[in-house]
Amino acid sequence: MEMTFRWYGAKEEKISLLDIRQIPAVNGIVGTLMDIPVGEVWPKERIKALKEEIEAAGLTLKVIESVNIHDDIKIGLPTRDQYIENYKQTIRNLAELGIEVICYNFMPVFDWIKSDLDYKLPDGSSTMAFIAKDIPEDPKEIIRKVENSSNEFALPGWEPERLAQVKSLFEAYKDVDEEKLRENFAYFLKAIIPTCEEVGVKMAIHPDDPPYSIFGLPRIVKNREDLDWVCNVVDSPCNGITLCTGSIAEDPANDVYAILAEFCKRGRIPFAHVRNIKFIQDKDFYEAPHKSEYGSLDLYNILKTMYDNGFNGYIRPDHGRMIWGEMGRPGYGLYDRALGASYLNGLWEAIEKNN
Ligand code: CS2
Ligand code: MN
Repeated sequence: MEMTFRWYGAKEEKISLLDIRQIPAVNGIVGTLMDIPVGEVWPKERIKALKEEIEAAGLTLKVIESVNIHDDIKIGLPTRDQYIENYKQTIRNLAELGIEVICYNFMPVFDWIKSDLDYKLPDGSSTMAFIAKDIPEDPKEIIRKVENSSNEFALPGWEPERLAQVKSLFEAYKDVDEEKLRENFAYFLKAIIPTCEEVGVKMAIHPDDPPYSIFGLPRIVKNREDLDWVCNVVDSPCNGITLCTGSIAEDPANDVYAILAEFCKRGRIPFAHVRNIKFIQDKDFYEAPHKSEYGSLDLYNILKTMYDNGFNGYIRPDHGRMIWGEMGRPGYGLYDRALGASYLNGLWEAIEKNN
């Protein structure tokens, strides 16, 4: 297991690499190049500069989150082939600079969706929440809400230029049902996984967040069956999963422990996001502090299951709350994620020593 921390880049962050370097036992950065438009090739020089910057701070860069996928690939337009070629070139460039894992998602239009980015908890901290009745009917409203409560930070997967066209985006997806989306996903994987095998990079699909349909959009990475489908459609260790405990567990019908056990055992989880969520009622929840007693998930059991089933990939704490007056990118402040990393490291040490 290697503990990592997501960092959006010096131009995008108030958090410095030196801050991260001081979190005990966090060695790796989960990096990105946020300014490169979706669909374009990531230039080698840019990746090299990022890697050197990170290494100069005493940290490593082995995981990228995310290389986003162009809508034309998800919709299945004839232009997808060029975007797939670009994606393959990005994979090659990343591999050349020592990247081992690429986290990505295959959700139409939106990345994660929450109803609140600033949900107050009784201890005075704030967090993100999903309360179904507060999700507006008009997707334009949710965009406005997210933009207004993001503390001025750009959010990955919520590119304003792209979402400005939300009406035409929805229009473009109108014939894409689950079956069609699955077909397009398979087409993409069949095209890129051989490149990954050639250069030694693992793709790691992030589950849909939330793991059920919203705004009538299809969702195809939402439960055990879907993950099994992904792993089988191109049966290769390079075709893996970013197991995000928070996202998968947002559907109470998903057994996150059984899913972890199965896919760790199958060697298909090169990267894990470990966070806790607290159900309020039905499927409504907020993102809780990592420690088990604060949420609905048992983090000890999560890590123990990973350990017992041979997990040896990268982990990061997932979203954290805003605490101690921090005004950061929602979900991605420094302090609560640092507490999360330390807690996860502590659990892991105890589990290791008990074995
Ligand atoms: C997620 C996503 O973990 C997260 O923050 O909620 O934003 C995730 O990074 C992407 O879906 C991966 O492509
Ligand atoms: Mn996640």
